[in-house]
Amino acid sequence: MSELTPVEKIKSSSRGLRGTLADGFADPTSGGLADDDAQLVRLHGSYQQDDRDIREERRLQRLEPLWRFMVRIRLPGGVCTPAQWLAIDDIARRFANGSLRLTTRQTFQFHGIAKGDMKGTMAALDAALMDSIATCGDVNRNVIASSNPVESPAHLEVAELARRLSEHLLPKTRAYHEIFLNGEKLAGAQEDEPVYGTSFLPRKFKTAIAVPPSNDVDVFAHDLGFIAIVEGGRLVGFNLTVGGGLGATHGDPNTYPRLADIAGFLPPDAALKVAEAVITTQRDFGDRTNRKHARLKYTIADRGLAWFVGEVERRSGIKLEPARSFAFTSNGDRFGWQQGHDGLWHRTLRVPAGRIIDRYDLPWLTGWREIARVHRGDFRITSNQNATIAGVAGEDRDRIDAVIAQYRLDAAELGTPLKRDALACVSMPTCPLAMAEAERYLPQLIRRVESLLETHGIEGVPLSLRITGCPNGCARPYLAEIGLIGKAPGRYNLHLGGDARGERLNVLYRENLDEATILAELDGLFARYAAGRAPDERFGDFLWRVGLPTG
Ligand code: SRM
Ligand code: SF4
Repeated sequence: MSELTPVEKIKSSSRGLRGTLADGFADPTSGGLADDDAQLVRLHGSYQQDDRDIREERRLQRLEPLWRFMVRIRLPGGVCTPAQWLAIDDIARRFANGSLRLTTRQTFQFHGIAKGDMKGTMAALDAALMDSIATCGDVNRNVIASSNPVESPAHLEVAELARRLSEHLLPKTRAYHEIFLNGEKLAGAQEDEPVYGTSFLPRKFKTAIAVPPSNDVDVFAHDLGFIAIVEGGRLVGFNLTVGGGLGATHGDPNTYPRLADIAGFLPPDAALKVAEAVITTQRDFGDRTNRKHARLKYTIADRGLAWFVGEVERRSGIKLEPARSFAFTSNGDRFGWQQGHDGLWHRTLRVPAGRIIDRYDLPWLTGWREIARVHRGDFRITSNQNATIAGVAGEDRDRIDAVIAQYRLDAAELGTPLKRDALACVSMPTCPLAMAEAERYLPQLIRRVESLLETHGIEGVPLSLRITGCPNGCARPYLAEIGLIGKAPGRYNLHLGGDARGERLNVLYRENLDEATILAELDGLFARYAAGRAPDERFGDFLWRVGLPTG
């Protein structure tokens, strides 16, 4: 029998994710943690990182890497109050690197927190009724849901389900409270983990809820998904999706992006039980001997969907019905003011690559703080790295608009649809896995692609472009019409042919291209698209029609 991975041993011997983390955080002799603890801290929502821009310089100076911590907040459905936004803003300024990063899974990340500031950060989150529990690591992570949950009564129910799923699937260990919040130390046996057991899951696990026609969450990219079925204005249940995931490794054909399968239909009150059965099945059958083969997508690909559904039905005692019909029209966000079913207004603002920071001409960190000071509704972070000012009364719109105008919070909405919808992962300098730039390169890349589009007179067409610094797929590039996937500094694989509804994977078109070659390839394709497209035909669909993506 193959051996368990080292991470399995770390989890199972960690006494409920405690390890030696409490001592490690108290140790002033290093800015980092021992290797095992650096793995464990992920399950508490944090990654140990170093600043890669100065890694070599530190090495030459014989200094240890400049260790810092990234912290990811648990924010089911991406919902937070103005008071919470103000607390988050304060943490960014006091403990992190003066910026906020909205993620592709509807939450905030802080970067650059020193070890000695971790307890202060967690205490500040706790005081604002937030935490970072289980947002990283081998557990069910932040549960995401179609944004703007007040658009219809179904959206409200879905937001509530995201919260309940998140709570239900949290680990029971009190380790987080002991390590960061001076919680009472465990005296007797460690807590029972009815869902996870002592080794938690074989790999990360992600859950999303979509409300058609919007697939803003890219539900098919998730291990577990729920597609809301609304009939006669009422939420009657969900189509269950299982086995999606995007991560891959260059040159390893055993790893691949995979869209989730639709497993069947279930009523709303079965969601928690079925979710638990999906998770425990993956807990018991997922591959713990190879982390590159440990996601649910591989369990299902290896054993078959019918076997998997049978196991979930047996464990949950719920028989899935045939899936019901639904239609997605887009996986992007809608900008500008939208009115909800209750008459309140919602304003989604574009935040390129999710980065909120004060720049000299665009003081966005301060601008968003000022919004939080005057806003009486709440905020929704979207899965496309944007943010919505939600629940605004008609008479308050002018006040919000005045702050938006004062701080130019709408600056990124002006321009082409390409610019408005593009996604980039974090990548350099904080991501240890990055092979090429993504977030920092996005503005330049967009300008150059825009100018090509202008040359062909098609700058107004909707077009989804997503770029990542490596093949792990954090900005879901495999679902974009144009996906760029980092291979080496300044070099990317070019993928083409997503459908902008999150229902079709794109395909690898050319490998290891520099910027000039990428632009030359796109130039030729845009010329053909401009000349040969059908009315309203999207670039990705055009490419399939004319047979290019296999090129
Ligand atoms: Fe991711 C690892 C950032 C969404 C697939 N991801 C990482 C790490 C933690 C790097 C690491 O392991 O040390 C990155 C931290 C960078 C940094 O400095 O902040 C990172 N992932 C992100 C975020 C912040 C990207 C963003 O620009 O918004 C997203 C945080 C989401 C959140 O709030 O939880 C993020 N990551 C995703 C997504 C998209 C999604 O889930 O919708 C994916 C593809 C879907 C999937 O999971 O299959 C994704 N991240 C990965 C993988 C590949 C997993 C796999 O099955 O192979 C890794 C690497 C790993 O797990 O070994 C990874
Ligand atoms: Fe890092 Fe790769 Fe994810 Fe980008 S896609 S954040 S480079 S792991």
